[in-house]
Amino acid sequence: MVRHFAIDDDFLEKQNKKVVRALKQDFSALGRKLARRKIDIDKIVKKLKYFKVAVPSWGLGTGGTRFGSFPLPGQPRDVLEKLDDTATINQLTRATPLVSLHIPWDKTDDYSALKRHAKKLGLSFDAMNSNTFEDQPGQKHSYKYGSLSNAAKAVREQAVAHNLEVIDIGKKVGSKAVTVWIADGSNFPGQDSLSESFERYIESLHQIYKALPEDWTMFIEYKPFEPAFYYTVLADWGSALMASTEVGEKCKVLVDLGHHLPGTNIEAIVARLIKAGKLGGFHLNDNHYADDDLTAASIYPYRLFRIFHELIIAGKIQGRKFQLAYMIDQSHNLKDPVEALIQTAMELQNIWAKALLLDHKKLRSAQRNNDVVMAEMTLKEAFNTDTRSLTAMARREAGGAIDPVGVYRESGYRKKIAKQRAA
Ligand code: AFD
Ligand code: MN
Ligand code: MN
Repeated sequence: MVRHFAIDDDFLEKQNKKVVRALKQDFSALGRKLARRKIDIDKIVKKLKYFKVAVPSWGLGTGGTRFGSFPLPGQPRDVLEKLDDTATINQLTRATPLVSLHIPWDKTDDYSALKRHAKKLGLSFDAMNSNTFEDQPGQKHSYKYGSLSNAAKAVREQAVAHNLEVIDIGKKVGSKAVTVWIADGSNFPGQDSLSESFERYIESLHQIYKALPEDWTMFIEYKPFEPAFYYTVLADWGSALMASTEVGEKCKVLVDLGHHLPGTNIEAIVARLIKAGKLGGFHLNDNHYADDDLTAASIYPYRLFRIFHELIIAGKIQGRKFQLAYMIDQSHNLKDPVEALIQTAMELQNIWAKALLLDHKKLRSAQRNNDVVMAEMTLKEAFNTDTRSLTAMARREAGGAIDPVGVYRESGYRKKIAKQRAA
């Protein structure tokens, strides 16, 4: 496959050469350590290479959807430039060959050109995201009081039609999934019927589901609050499980890590959704308060590890049929978004690697014997392993960077695109 990467291959190799000796030393030291735990480091490296995650197109510019944004020079001006930045993140990390589009933000006149551009960059399209949480210019009906669950039929129909359009665009670019997140809810008791709004939402989902191509998946994403501050139509995994069960086989639940109240045991939710056969995928990020969309593992790395641990167990039991969509959902105002996404990709690689190191036999036996200390220590033994040389080696072997942020900075990528995109 021909791939056109922005950073020169020779330059990347030269940068890697500067640190490869140190990497080899660290890697073989870790290899010896793991061998004592009867783990073959090369096998972990190989497994890690399968871990791929999608970049959210909306995460490539500064600022999210809240408050003001402080634009950075060289922000992508259109969806093609968003792909360019994604390709650079993928070139360095080798973990992000996928991009998740958001409609209407990423609308363009020529989808075959978009698909060609993606192919040239070695990228393909993950889940499509619809947007009925804000009004677009010229839109007939407002979503001020909700979209898919709105009390007015005409508004619901408009929101359904938008989702169908999103699926149509997705078909053109080769996507296989649509993610539906709605901002619907109420701010005051009495504002809407708690039961009827949920019924109306499910009925709208049915309409979208009817148009879902055979080989597609529909993800529904729950969130406890914001923008609605009293009641949210799809607030939690229980509601999402109910709705997805009613709607059909191909309707799955998407877990955004930021969409839980503080203290929620997310890995337990993940385990339940796996049991129900309804876990579809993730929006990976981190949070301190609520939906903060921070860099993955910046606040709660151990929580992410425990979630990945559940996924690895499920993969061991179910084998290849256990397939999830891993997407990043983050948006930054302070960091260069490309750097932030590189950081997230690297953190995900590291935590995934740690979870792969867990000694399942030892854990099972400790659990069976109610040996609480040994069980917990087995988790910690994996989590506390410094896997950075392992993930760096995996990246290097896949053609990426040993030190992605370092190479990115050294390459002057941001300066270059700032100039090119200044016009
Ligand atoms: C909002 C929601 C949700 C969604 C994202 C993209 O909280 O996370 O995935 O927008 O539409 O931040
Ligand atoms: Mn999300
Ligand atoms: Mn969110």
